[in-house]
Amino acid sequence: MIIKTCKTIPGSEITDPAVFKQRRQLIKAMLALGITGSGIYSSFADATEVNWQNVPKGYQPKEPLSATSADIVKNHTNYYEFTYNKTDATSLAQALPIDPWSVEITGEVEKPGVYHLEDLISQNTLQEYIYRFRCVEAWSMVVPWIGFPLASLLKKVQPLSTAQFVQFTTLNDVKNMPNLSDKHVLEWPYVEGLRLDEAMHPLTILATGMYGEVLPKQNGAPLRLVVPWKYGFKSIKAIVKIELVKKAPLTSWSKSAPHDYGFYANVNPDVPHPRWSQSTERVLGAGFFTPRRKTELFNGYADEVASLYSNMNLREYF
Ligand SMILES: Nc1nc2c(c(=O)[nH]1)N[C@H]1C(S)=C(S)[C@@H](COP(=O)(O)O)O[C@H]1N2
Ligand SMILES: [Mo]
Repeated sequence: MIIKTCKTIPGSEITDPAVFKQRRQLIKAMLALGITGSGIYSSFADATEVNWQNVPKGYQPKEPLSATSADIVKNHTNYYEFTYNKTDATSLAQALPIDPWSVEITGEVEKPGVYHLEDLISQNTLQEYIYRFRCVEAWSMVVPWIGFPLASLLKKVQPLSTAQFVQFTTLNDVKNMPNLSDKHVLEWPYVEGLRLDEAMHPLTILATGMYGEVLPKQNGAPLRLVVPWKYGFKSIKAIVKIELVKKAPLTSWSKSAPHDYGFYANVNPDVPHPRWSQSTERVLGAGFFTPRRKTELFNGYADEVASLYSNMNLREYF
């Protein structure tokens, strides 16, 4: 990762001129963005502090959203590679090595390859995206992510005309992800997917930060997907592979429980989960007496995304 102190950089990396050059380019890119300030150091720009809080704003909703408290978002997570509960990934995920990190881009694409995270970040414009986030378990929050549109990455690698879907895969680190030994709920690695037009939609982002900081490990560092109009399980964490494919990928949750979780997983108050209603949601951080929020079609992003599904029966393609 780009975010490190001098102490954590192995000597082998410091002496590698290619890595040196990459990091220098990244710092230059960040300087150009005006990202300077507290917290983030690179060994090659020790005088340069990076402040994620200066990241420009991306998509703006019609009505401003106020973010859920960062404490809640960082300590109430779903990360099944570590644990089935919502609290322990905060500590368990800290052992995950995320530096260096690269992403393999492969399949129906003009420019396949293994891309360094530094390059992915430096070649795209980081912006802040304040999005509603709605889990299929009927809780919700509002998160100020920092990232860039997936479309801007895909345009650079040039999907072939045969590419119809995008498949994403999470890191499968048996040593550092303790729950990978449990295969009762999900098969590993965690796999997700989008139709190509969904992947190219400007609301779909790859996130590298949140709340003006680098992304915490428990929230999917160093790189995760965020698709705000779909249930949270589509927003796959710790991505190591992006594959352009011809057919709809068999995604982890659909595979494990096809009647409960569809491929599309668009937020829809009128299509209940077989065991619970999706018509309302518990807003994390709201007071005990605050009523549940009415869930909106496409999580409130219908104006932006409904046209993607105009010819589809949303009960059939749930
Ligand atoms: N690799 C991976 N990605 C994942 C998950 C997971 O367990 N593993 N959980 C999903 C679910 S169910 C949700 S609701 C969101 C939760 O994101 P958060 O923990 O940052 O709130 O991540 C999604 N992405
Ligand atoms: Mo979820």
